[in-house]
Amino acid sequence: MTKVTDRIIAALDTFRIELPSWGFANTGTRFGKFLQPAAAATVDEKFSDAGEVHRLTGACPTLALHVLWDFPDGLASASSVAALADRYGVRPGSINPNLFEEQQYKFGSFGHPDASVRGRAGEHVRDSIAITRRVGSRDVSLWFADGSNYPGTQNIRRRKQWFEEQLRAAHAQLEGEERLLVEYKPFEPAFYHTDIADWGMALHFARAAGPRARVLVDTGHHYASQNIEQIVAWLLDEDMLGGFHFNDRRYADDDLTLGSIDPYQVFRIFHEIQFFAWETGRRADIAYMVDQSHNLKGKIEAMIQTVNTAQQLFAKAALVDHPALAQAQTRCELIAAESLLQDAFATDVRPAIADWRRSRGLPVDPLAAFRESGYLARVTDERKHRLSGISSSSYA
Ligand code: LRH
Ligand code: MN
Repeated sequence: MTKVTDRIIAALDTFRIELPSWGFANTGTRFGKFLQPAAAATVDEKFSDAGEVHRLTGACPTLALHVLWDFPDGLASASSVAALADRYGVRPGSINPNLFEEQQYKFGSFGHPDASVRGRAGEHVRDSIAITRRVGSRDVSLWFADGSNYPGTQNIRRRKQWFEEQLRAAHAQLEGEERLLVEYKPFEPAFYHTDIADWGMALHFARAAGPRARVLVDTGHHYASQNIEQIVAWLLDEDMLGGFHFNDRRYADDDLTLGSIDPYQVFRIFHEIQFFAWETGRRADIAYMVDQSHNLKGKIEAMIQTVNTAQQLFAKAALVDHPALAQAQTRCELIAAESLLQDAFATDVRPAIADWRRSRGLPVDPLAAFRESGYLARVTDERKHRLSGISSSSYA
């Protein structure tokens, strides 16, 4: 078996994680926002902050973008956004249409009973696909707030059919390597039914859309007792796993920092992916992405912490002795099998990660390097002026 350090190095060489532009902006909960003077507000600033995190970690070369928040003029903004890549050293990543903020989407977008609203939603997704192509990205990442709040108020079967129709139409627009990622969520903002509420519904819709559609697993979009890695194992076996939105939670879609509450959860997910690769000889085509909102932590520090933790957990999962595990599973040697995961998880991979960073000219401690860089003081100075006049309440 390959030496531990070599396995960690090999794993880190393949592991890249995409950061969300919205994770650098002032976000909050329905009870308000705690404004940070250094928070990014423009797409330029979001690329700058993501570039800083990539410069320090070497592991996040792409930035997920949200169409309404990052492309103020839609397709007309695409070339100027694409140009930011050279300036800041990170490329545009997955493109997220926004079908939840506009007033017209009160009763849904693809699932709205009014065909003209469904039509406009379809148009926005087609525009988003054109933007994806213009900035050289691949993934169009679809999340829908669609659903209802009270029993009997919507025809769930009809909405399902409208989603199938619109997703097929969107899929027909794709070219080359482009993909549709279908994200599910059990509730919020809808609190009675959500049209794409779980992995099975997302799988059905992805299949109904066409061969370039896959399922996106947001770790925060599960009931507390759900076995997320089982869902991952199924989607791998069906070759329908397209990507992840990583974050952590204690209760619901809390969007906390990856691994801050249950690092073993992320480890178990990474284990299923690497065990699949060992067993099949195939590395699944997965987009690893972060989807967090940092309401209290410094946003850039929280992102560096997130990348650090993701690298550590991915490296630990690479240490599971797969041949021994396969044997223990076949022989139903429970403790032997379980211990193979626990031993890997308990391994301190930080020295090997430090070697990996040193060998690639990266700071051994990205967070300390960030604090010494003066970047935060500089952008705080540049951006603090605009805090005055920004409202921090979002409830009323
Ligand atoms: C919905 C979601 C979705 C995004 C949004 C910012 O909860 O996870 O992925 O578009 O957060
Ligand atoms: Mn998400």
